[in-house]
Parts: sequence; C-alpha cells; structure tokens
Amino acid sequence: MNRGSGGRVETIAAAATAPGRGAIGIVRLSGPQAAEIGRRITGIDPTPRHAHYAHFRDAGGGEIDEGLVLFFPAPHSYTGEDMLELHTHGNPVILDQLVAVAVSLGARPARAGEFTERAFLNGRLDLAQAEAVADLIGSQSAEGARSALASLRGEFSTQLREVSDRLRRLRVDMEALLDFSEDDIAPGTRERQCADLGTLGHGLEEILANCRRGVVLTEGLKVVILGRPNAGKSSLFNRLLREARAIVNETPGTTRDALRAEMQIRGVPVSLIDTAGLRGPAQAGDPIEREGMRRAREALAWADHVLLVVPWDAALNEEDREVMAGKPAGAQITLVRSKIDCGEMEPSERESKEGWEVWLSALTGEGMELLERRLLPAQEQGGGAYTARRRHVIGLETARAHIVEAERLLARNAPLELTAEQLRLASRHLDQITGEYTTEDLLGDIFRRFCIGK
Ligand SMILES: Nc1nc2c(ncn2[C@@H]2O[C@H](COP(=O)(O)OP(=O)(O)OP(=O)(O)O)[C@@H](O)[C@H]2O)c(=O)[nH]1
Ligand SMILES: [Mg+2]
Repeated sequence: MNRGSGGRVETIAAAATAPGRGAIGIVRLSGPQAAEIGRRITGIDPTPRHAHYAHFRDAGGGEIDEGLVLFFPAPHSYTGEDMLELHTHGNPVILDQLVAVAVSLGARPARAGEFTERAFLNGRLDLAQAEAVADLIGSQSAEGARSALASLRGEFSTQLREVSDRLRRLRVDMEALLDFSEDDIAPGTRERQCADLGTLGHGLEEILANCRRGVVLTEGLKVVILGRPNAGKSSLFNRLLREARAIVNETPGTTRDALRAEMQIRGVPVSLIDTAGLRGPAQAGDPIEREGMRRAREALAWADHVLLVVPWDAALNEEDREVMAGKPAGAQITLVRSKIDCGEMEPSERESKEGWEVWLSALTGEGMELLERRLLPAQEQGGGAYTARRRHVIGLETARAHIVEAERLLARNAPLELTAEQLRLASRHLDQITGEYTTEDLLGDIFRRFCIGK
C-alpha cells in the first residue's frame, strides 16, 4: 500500500495543520526522499531532531516563505519513515505552494490518514491506537480527550493482548491433550479449563463495558423507544426529555411518526427517538401507519440502546420478540416494565432471562434514575476509560460468544478439537481489533475517515 508501481516506497507530502489561517502552518513529508526534498527546498542538511531556521524556495529559486525545518530520521518518527517538517506562516496559499514544490521534486500528495496508516503498517501504532489518534483530534470533551490518550498509549490494546495471550495458552494446552486418550488426562483438567474460560469471559465482559462507554464518549448515544401500542413509549420519551414533546393519549396508535429529540445525560449527548412501534394497532391497515412502522424499523437499525417498553403486568408478545431479534449487533437492550404505579410496585432493576429490566413509572417518574444510569453507567473514579469504536464492541461481543460456546462444549465433554476451534475464533476477533489480523477493506475503511495530513 505504501508502494508505487515500481514497488518503491513513495514519499508523501501534505499540510498537517488545520485548513485556514493561523500563526503557524506545517507541511509534513514522509518517505525515503523526505530529507533530499527538504534539502532542495531549504538548502539545509538538517541535524536530526533539531530546529533550523531556513528560507523555503521553489524549484526555480523563488522564495516562498521563511521558517523552521525539522528532520526525524527513520525509524524514530511518527510514521517510522524519514520525516521532514516545514514550519511556515499559517497561510493556506503558502502551504499549498510548499506541497506543490515537494510534489515537483518527487513526492506525491498524501491521502487522508496516510501518515497514520504508515505508522500502523510500520508497527509504530496498532490499529486501536491509530483510531485513538483520530479520536484524540476529534474529541469534544476533556473526558473524551483523556480516554483517547489512554487508548493511544496502548492501555486498551494491552488489556486485549492479555486476554488474547491467555486464550492462546489455553488453546495450546487443549491441543496438547488431543494426543492423549481420555483416560490419560489428569482428573480435574476439564474443570480447571472450564473455570479458566469463565475467568476469561469475565475479563472480556469488563473490557466490553469500558468499550461501550468509550463508544458513547466518542459518538454520543442513540436511544430508540419501541413497544406495543399504548405501552407508554411517548410518556417515557417525554419524561426522559423533561418536557411534553410527544402527544400522549389513551388511544392506541397515537404516535404515527418517529420523533427525534436531542438531550444530554451527565454531559454526554443523547439522541432519543420515540416510535410508533413495529406493528401498530391495526397491523398495517392504512398507509400512514405502515410508513410509521417502516420508520420505527429504520430507527431500530440505528440504535445503540433499545428501550423496549412492556407494561409491568403484560407478558412479552411476538412484537417484543421481533424487537429483540432485530436489535443491531453491538447494541444493548433494556426491557422497560412500565406503569408500575398501577400495580403499586416499587421501582427496581433486575436481570431476567429476557435481559436487563428496569421497572418504572413514566407518570410518577419513579425509577427514571435507574434507567438513566442503565443508559449511561457512571464512570468509576479513575476507572480505565479509553475511547473505542463500534467495531471494537462487535469484535469483543463475537469473541465473548465464542468463549461462551467453548465453555458449553467443554462442560458437555464435546471433542476438544471443537472447543479449541472456538478459542481460535475468539482470538482472531480480538486480534482484529488491534490489527494483528486484518484486511485491506478494514484498513481502507478506518484510514479514509481521517483527514489529509493526519
Ligand atoms: N398510570 C400510568 N399510565 C401511563 C404511564 N405511562 C403511560 N400511561 C398511559 O398510557 C396511555 C398510553 O401512553 P403513551 O405514552 O401514549 O403510550 P405509547 O406507547 O406512546 O402509545 P402509542 O403511541 O399509541 O403506541 C396514556 O393514557 C398514558 O397516560 C404510567 O407510567 N402510569
Ligand atoms: Mg406514542
């Protein structure tokens, strides 16, 4: 990817500072010709990592600007290649001219994210760290920036590698047993391995919780309210917003459109959507209602967190199961057992076989703080927060599912090959997060979202 058609590593150039005017603007070059191009522009043979004052000239000797030139030889540079920085006055016209001169001398304009991509390809950063660079630049709050820095320093990657290493060791142990007959395996071995898997699963669970918080810090939270007609969806929407935005009425099918509102929970931006539900009272009778259902379905596909509202005294129905099955990968779901004031029940939070439940009343407001905490768990003091992406959450969830399956197989005395295969798959999904195992598509997807010069 670094190479031109001749297989040679190309030298790339781009303005590294934000577009617009400022006191200082920086053009960066990376690649084998960086030093030579720098010499042609400045007439200076720079000492590594020293700032030199220089005049910057075009190929015909015309002066463009004056400023500083810095040289960072490979491998101790951001990209791991020879890098050169030209610090000039922060005018886009000057920066464009300098990039053009560099290009006339053999460099090519860098693609979006290409500096960071090279840093990854040269082993300076792993993939999660490279993503943290973008998060650190893009973060909108001090907490967001802090957690991006933690990821950039590798705290997230280290935790992942620990789990991945333990998985690998367990798999090696297991594969070593394949050569023995069942009678030769020491008693208690399976039990011990089962327990080890359980511990691993818990470790992963913790990383996953941190990751979810990280995604929310980076991207905000998208919450979608679904449930049968009259379940109390709009009442819940209004209560969360603390204003009577949606119409509430005892007639089933009151809400026909999807309503979106923006709010904050403890400083984190939350987009909240109230819907008509997936089925509606007349079941796709009139076209307006049908459109409402379609919009509800669309909202479901977009959710980070689904609030499935079911009156406290009702059993789950087919529509509820449809919502559960339609939840996007990586999203969470909370079963809101509504209208508890009607049954004079206490607000509570519990885990059932259907998942997490919060029992509340949108009418009285009882239990709402439980729901808010469920949507956005409080950050423990000094708890290891780091930024994360949706793809990390999906990777971790998939890895966890393979570990759960491995545990199940082990407990049922299934052939060890099958268990070992589940562990191999779990490792692979973890390795995809740090980029130890990766594909061109994934890399393109990640780095093309950076801006030029990063
Ligand atoms: N007692 C009590 N009534 C509630 C509560 N929440 C909603 N209701 C009532 O239940 C009825 C339906 O409430 P909505 O919030 O409109 O329900 P919905 O799910 O949005 O209904 P549709 O939009 O028609 O699908 C209204 O009469 C509300 O006043 C609650 O917590 N307690
Ligand atoms: Mg409604």
